[in-house]
Amino acid sequence: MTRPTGDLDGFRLWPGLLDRAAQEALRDEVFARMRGGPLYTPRMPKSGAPMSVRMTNFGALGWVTDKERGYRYQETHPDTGKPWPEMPEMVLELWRKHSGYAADPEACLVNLYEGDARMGLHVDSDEEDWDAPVLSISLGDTAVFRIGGVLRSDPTRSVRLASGDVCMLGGSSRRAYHGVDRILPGTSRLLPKGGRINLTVRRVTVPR
Ligand code: MD3
Ligand code: FE
Repeated sequence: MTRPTGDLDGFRLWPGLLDRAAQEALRDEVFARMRGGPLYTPRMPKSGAPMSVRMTNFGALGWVTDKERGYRYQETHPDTGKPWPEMPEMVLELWRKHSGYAADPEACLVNLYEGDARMGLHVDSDEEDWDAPVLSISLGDTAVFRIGGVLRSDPTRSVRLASGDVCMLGGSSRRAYHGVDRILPGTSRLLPKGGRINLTVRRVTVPR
């Protein structure tokens, strides 16, 4: 399935793009880099309510959120104050091969879904460069991903994202509502404690 909704173009899904060996190599790189930029609990603006997903970032810029300052990109880890670990070479290679975008990505958001973690329907709108696509790499248990249209009221479709699947959101799909309804436990043996890791790779600033 490459077109989850009739009126969205630019959504591409490559099921199983990463074979098991590539998934293991990427998993190991992610865990190694997380030692220099640990997972933290993001909090909703204003309410301070914790998200159920834990996060960290790789690359020059990282997406963060907290009660006081809300959603933003910044160059440093909110807990350690250190720069984010470098983006894994495999991630850069996937972007260069598949994004069709001239400039390199600046941010690789790492989302860890454990237990009944989920992500409500939202639009990614904290990037300055809305022409750049977003690339997503799934590792571990299968996610029930939901994608709609550019209006919250547009119909939505459910797409399962399994370990090794890569999807890209360009064109009008870049502005589409999307979220993660749930993770299907026990669907992969890649992560030792189960759960799912999603890497979301983005260009944040307009290249010049
Ligand atoms: C559709 N993450 O971090 S990745 C996010 O699986 C986020 O962790 C989800 O949504 C996850 O913001 C989905 C796939 C994805 C990424 C960006 C999109 C889907 C998108 C941007 C526009 C439309
Ligand atoms: Fe998103």
